[in-house]
Amino acid sequence: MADYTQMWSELGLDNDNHNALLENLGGAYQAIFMTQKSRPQGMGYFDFVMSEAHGLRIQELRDEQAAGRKIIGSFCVFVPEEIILALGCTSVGLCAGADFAQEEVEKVLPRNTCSLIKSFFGFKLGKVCPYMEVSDLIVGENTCDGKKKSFEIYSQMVPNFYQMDLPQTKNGGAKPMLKNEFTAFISKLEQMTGNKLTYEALKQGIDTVNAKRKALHRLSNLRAANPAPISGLDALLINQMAFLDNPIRFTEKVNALCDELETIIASKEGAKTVNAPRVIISGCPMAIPNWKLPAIIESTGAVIVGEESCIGERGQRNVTADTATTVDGLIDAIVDRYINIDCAVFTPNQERVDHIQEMVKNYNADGVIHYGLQFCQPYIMESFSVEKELENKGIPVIRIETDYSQEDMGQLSTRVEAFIEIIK
Ligand code: BJ8
Repeated sequence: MADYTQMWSELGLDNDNHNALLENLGGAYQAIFMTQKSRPQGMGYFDFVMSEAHGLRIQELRDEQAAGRKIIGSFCVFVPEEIILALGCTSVGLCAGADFAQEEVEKVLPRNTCSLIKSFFGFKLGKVCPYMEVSDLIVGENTCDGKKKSFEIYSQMVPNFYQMDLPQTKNGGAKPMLKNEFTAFISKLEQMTGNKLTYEALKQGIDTVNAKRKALHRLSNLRAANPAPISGLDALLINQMAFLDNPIRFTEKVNALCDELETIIASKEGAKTVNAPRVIISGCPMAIPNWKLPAIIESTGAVIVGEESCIGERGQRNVTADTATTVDGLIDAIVDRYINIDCAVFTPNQERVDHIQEMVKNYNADGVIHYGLQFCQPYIMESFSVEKELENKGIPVIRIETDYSQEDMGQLSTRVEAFIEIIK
């Protein structure tokens, strides 16, 4: 990576903290990703994006800003990228996948807060996330209680915070409420940018995001092959990159990788181990660089063939219908698409259990590893009913509860190995 010290200083990053973070991150990436055997050549692009995630990509975002675009940072797949693009802005996911500045964090948040929330506080307090610092607007959402209440504190740390309310059920009032929130968000972006939402721009935004989702669906479907043509770690990385990279370039690169995977499937050369145990990971989102559990799973010789997660299938599952002929009709289509996201903050949430079973069938999985972040009420509560229903259907399942620390690695490895032995 070139020397970006000046850019990081201009963004207000703490250079010592940031260098320490990059060093840790680089070491983990080398150990986890670069030691994998038989990786598709197309992963070279994603390795490059990862290596430049705090360098060239940030420079690109600053160049976009200089050309008049606004950068919108967010923490949730409910924040509609279609609308952000349509108003001449760029969407980025914010850092929330590693522990940082924990002592400082626990001065402002209770200890028993999930790692994901503690992480974005740590990245802010430690001044190490260039995406937060480059964002012109940071969008928080009322989803779980942890996020909702922590945003009251976080909003005092950032000058440019915007809160989006979201429904908690999918009853008759849910869609009007979501439309209301999306309309308010449109007004906010219009006011920030001076742009007016047009039919053509919104249609274009929908097409760009749909193309990205279709490429990711294509990748998901290719993982149904046995042997799987790509590791779960690499597929997760691509899903994580979907929140950082330029959407048009990203889509091209995912499609090029899928072309290569089709060749691998046809020739069976370079594919993952034949007859490896196949698992679905289901549960909390794995924000970059949270690779702990997938690395443990694949170190056993198993292969992850799907992520039932917002950084994975839950976040990318449906495309937005683009047939409406008015702006209002397109907004309705966006609402229709987003209301289908089966996040555990909704009650009831039977769709999610149904989707997990669909994924087991579609991707020929042998079992499900339910991943809950410690203190995440929605997903850990839901893991009991998920476990019960899957067991009733004869699908092997294990519930894992963990955090971002490395302290439970030994215990996790033992449990995962035992589960993989059972499903072999
Ligand atoms: S749509 S999953 S991205 S809210 S892990 S902070 S739930 S206590 S992240 Fe999410 Fe949107 Fe839902 Fe998806 Fe709370 Fe749980 Fe922490 Fe979580």
